[in-house]
Amino acid sequence: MSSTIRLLLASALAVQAGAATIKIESGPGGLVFSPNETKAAVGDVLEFHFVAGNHSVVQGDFDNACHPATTGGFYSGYLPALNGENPNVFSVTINSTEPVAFYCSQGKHCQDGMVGVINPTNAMSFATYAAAAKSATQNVAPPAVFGGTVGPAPKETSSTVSPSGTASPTTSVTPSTSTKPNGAGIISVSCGAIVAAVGFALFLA
Ligand SMILES: [Cu+2]
Repeated sequence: MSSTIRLLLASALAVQAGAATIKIESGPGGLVFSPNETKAAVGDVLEFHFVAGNHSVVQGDFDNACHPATTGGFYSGYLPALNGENPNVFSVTINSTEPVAFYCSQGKHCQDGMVGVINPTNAMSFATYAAAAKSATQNVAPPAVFGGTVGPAPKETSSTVSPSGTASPTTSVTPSTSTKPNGAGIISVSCGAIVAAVGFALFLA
């Protein structure tokens, strides 16, 4: 097999293994993240959209609500959305399937329930973190953005914005199913990419 074919096949397969992008809205209709619970696989990208108000997202620890995680974690900084959605999103790549708690560091938003959990368990869930947050004495923001990237929203995800009516903060089970069409789309696209890559490689050979 020529190196050209190998290179093209490798890039096509890389697309096929492509991770899912999981969109989470900050501030739709109040002090909430939507969804406030969702599943994510290693390599998936959390894409936080700031749709209203002036919020942030910080990774926390389950045993110290509304405080930054003591190891690792992420912080978006504040991305105001006072005249419609902020053009930037905060993207975080998931590197473990352990539960991840996150909160908004603005005012008392964490105490007021603006929190969420990735890969929840019974003991580490939105409900348990929100309950702990209620009695937190402080809401702490890290000094600077870290653990992810702030940048313009990719076009493909902004075009799949779901109607605001479906972004209910009480839906905690549906997010995993909502990522399936994307995954199927990625696979079908990459199968096409492989065919195209092989065809192109043969054309070159
Ligand atoms: Cu907030």
